[in-house]
Amino acid sequence: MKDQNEKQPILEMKRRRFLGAAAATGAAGFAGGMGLPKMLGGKEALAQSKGEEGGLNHLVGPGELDEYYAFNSGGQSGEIRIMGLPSMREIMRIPVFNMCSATGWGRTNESLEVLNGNITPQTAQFLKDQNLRCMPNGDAHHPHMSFTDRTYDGRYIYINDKANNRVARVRCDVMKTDKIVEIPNVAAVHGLRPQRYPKTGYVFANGEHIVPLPNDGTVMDNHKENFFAVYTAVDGETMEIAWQVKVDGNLDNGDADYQGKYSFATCYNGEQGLSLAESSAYEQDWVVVFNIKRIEEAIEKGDYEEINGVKVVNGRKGSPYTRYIPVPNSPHGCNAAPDGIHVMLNGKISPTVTVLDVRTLDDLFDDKIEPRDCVVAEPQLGLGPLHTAFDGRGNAYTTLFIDSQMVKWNIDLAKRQYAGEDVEPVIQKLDVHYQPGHNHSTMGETKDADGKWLVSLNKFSKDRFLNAGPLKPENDQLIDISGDEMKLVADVPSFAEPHDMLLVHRRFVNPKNIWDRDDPQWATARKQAEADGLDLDTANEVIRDGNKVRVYMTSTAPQFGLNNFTVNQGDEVTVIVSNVEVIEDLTHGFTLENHGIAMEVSPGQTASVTFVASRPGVHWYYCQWFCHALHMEMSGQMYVNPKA
Ligand code: K7E
Ligand code: CUA
Repeated sequence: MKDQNEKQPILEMKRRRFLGAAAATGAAGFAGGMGLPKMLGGKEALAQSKGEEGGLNHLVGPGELDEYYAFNSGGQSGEIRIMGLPSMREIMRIPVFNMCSATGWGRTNESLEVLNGNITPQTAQFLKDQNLRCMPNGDAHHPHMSFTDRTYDGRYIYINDKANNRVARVRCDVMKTDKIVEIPNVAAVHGLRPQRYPKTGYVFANGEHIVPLPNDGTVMDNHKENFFAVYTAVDGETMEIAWQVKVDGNLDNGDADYQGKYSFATCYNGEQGLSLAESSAYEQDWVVVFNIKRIEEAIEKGDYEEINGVKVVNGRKGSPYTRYIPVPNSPHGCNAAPDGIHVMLNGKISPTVTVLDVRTLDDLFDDKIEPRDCVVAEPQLGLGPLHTAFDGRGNAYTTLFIDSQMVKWNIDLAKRQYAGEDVEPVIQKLDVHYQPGHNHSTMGETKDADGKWLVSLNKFSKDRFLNAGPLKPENDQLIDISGDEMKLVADVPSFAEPHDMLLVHRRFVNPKNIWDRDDPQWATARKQAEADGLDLDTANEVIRDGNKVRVYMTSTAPQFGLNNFTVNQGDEVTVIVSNVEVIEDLTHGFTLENHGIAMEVSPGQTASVTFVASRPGVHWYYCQWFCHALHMEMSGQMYVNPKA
């Protein structure tokens, strides 16, 4: 039998040649004088330098900490994963749109309050009809941190759910999702970006697919006239919808400027088609520019229609609130450079990236110039440009999906070439493995872009890892961009299907070790306890209220506050567990056998779950987080008396 994991000889040769070349160019870059020592302080430089080859050291030894947090979108897994960079070690997972067996996300009362707290009446009815407690899946694409004054502020991470039209917020102090809002009037919330200045502020979300407005069955035909994509501004503080803008074409990705005046969305399917052939007929599509101040004024003076309770401004072609700048057909990524001036629109089908200068936009909105006058560069980079990242030193890094390459190019050279000078903006092309989608550089979407690391999120891994069957992982590749040349330093597999990553220096992120006992995440349980005359911190009691039973218990290693409790068959039982430990890392759990119930109860946390006691008999509950030498003994019994 052939060894499935054995390398093909040809690939092996290619790889060796490639590695040789990378080492050589790395050394050349270092000798060129633009390398590491200039960027880092003496001691840090020494510690991080690998010596002969130059560049940064990506190895993080046992007990050492990473310099950056990576927040990786979980794609159709619906979660966010926290990784350390440069080690690329996965540190934690944050359930968001998914259901989680370990933590009980999607099952506990607290998580259901977040998941269902701001859904449309139509979705609430749908869940009821389907016998679902919550939407069981999500397609998480774009995680972005909240900003204050053009850089990360460590408060929140926002992420979209393309599958069920939601935007979620994660609190970075506890790394848990605290709000989710479903966006009406849209289909497939895709591009997502927070406002950078003065702060977040708005979180802008693109509705990708065109649908009837309202989409309730009253209009189903004539899609060229009646179907729309809608752009949404969510208030990042309240997580309520501020306003929406109706546009022409499908909205794909988006970004905001560094001035707080404009935001952008790449738009494909200007044809308003419903099929591939229909939607790629034109030579050109566009980027839609949104004038935030004018839209706010429109809301103020009442120039909107109200659809499903949301104020929708008409931003179709010819509207004073938007401008449509033509770009080659079917653009994809939209990335504002840390220089605060340039916005990149990645060609996807075109081998180009179109560069806008935001300083031209006032004139565009005053009709003093033509839309294409805002374009200051359009370099030819290679096949399939999807997303662009930045190093803060004037260079851009664009993923080439079809060529399977990362291309480094210089923004200034691209502008000079566009102006007619005979210069070449492309600096280097690096093979990646394979078919990259997003890329992200350290602090690269902020004014503090530091140009140290770049991650290429490759959609295909093919032969790069042990063969795990027909479903292959993706390959997130770590690239050192600190020197003149990009250097590939690590391959890291990831499961379905990270689209995008957020790379933030650890100085911006400071989570707690223990929950505050009065955290709002379980305010409902606290209120109920107070109504029952109990203190959550000490209550170990069963409260009967008709056929509703509330079971309060504490957990401290290695014991639950209640060794057993008794209910009757048919009772609606709520178990409320409070972990009153004050020692960090002392997480307990509560798993109730035969009931599909398991919840995380971290130090200081209260978690609760409600179910109908429909199975007479004795059912054990136990702690599923290893917490003590007597962890196995941390258990108890629920007695369910059969109906008389
Ligand atoms: Cu996959 Cu950002 Cu949803 Cu591009 S998007 S690859
Ligand atoms: Cu508590 Cu294990």
